[in-house]
Amino acid sequence: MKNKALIFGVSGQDGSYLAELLLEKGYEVTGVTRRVSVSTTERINHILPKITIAEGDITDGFSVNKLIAEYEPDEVYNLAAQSHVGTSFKQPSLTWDITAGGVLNILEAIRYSPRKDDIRFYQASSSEMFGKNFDSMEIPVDLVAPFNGPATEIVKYQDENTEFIPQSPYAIAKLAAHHLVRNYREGYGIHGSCGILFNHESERRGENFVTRKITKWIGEFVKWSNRAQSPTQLIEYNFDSDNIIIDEYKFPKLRLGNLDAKRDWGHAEDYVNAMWLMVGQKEAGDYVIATGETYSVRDFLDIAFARVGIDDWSNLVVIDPKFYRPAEVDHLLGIPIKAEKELGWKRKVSFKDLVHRMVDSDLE
Ligand code: G4F
Repeated sequence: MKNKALIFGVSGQDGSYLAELLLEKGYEVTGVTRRVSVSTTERINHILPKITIAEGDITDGFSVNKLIAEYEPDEVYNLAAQSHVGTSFKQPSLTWDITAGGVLNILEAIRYSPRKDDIRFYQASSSEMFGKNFDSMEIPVDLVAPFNGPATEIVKYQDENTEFIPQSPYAIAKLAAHHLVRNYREGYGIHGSCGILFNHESERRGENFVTRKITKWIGEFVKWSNRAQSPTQLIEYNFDSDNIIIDEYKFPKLRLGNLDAKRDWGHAEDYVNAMWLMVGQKEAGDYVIATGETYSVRDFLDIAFARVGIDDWSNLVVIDPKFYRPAEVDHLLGIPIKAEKELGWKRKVSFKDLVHRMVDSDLE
């Protein structure tokens, strides 16, 4: 008999990659989506009707109970959340209800299910839970001719033992959900695991996250500049404070917030594999999933613009205080040693390849 998986949040970036992975592995997949008046299945249309779509919402406990009773899943994955950190400052209560309260509804549904001991649960926890906090270690570095002894560098990092000091309503809600899963694991024996996932992006990333905002802008800008200029002339750009100008044509500059924030960015396809590996473990647990490298938003811009032959992007980008957050997370660098050892997980896509794939896809 086929294993059955129920995915909350199937229409998002991670949900779509996870559904593809589970289909490949021979699962019967049911994906839960909320009813909204516009189509939200863009990312999963290519795998319909191989997966079943069920209507439901994690903020509605009754609908969660019903879905678990009706589909009798062996594995439940919760990827549903209000997942935008910036938005969580504007809609904290909604963020709390979905991102924390929704998880409680799923855990309660599993707890009271007659199949409780046959269900394995995955919860999408987040590196945002670390907030401003990090641990540090001194590591040797290969420097040229260090005359006064071996050279070392202090590396700031987060792993499963780093204390959480969340900096946003989103991160606080995620941390509540994280503790709920631990509490239901210890208190009721639920097989619930949390992936503390660092930032993971892809060609399917939502357009209001910084990476996709950049690559989508580049795709549109390149298309515009190709159209605006005569194919025989060299590009001659002019600028005003908000626009790039070619002849009488104007294109709005890319407006961003804090370019100095550092993130550990991987590809979502690699990260959904870690979710599946976690659920397959005999014992449930929590795992950091990350690349072990950190880059700033500025680094991302450098690589993304270089991909289309632009070395100096300073005239194309405007810093807009509107995109600054009331509290920022400055530095994320995850150490995924536990996942590598216990799950045999390793990321495959490098940072540079991630950026190139996103830019190339938006150029198309
Ligand atoms: O792309 P972001 O919005 O992602 P953020 O806040 O790191 O959160 C993402 O990763 C988390 C895992 O660590 C997830 F839990 C969460 O759901 C989400 O997927 O912002 C990245 C950085 C921030 O420091 C932000 O201040 O980019 C900075 N930034 C600069 N300008 C911007 C912008 N972020 C956005 N969204 N838009 C800007 O214009």
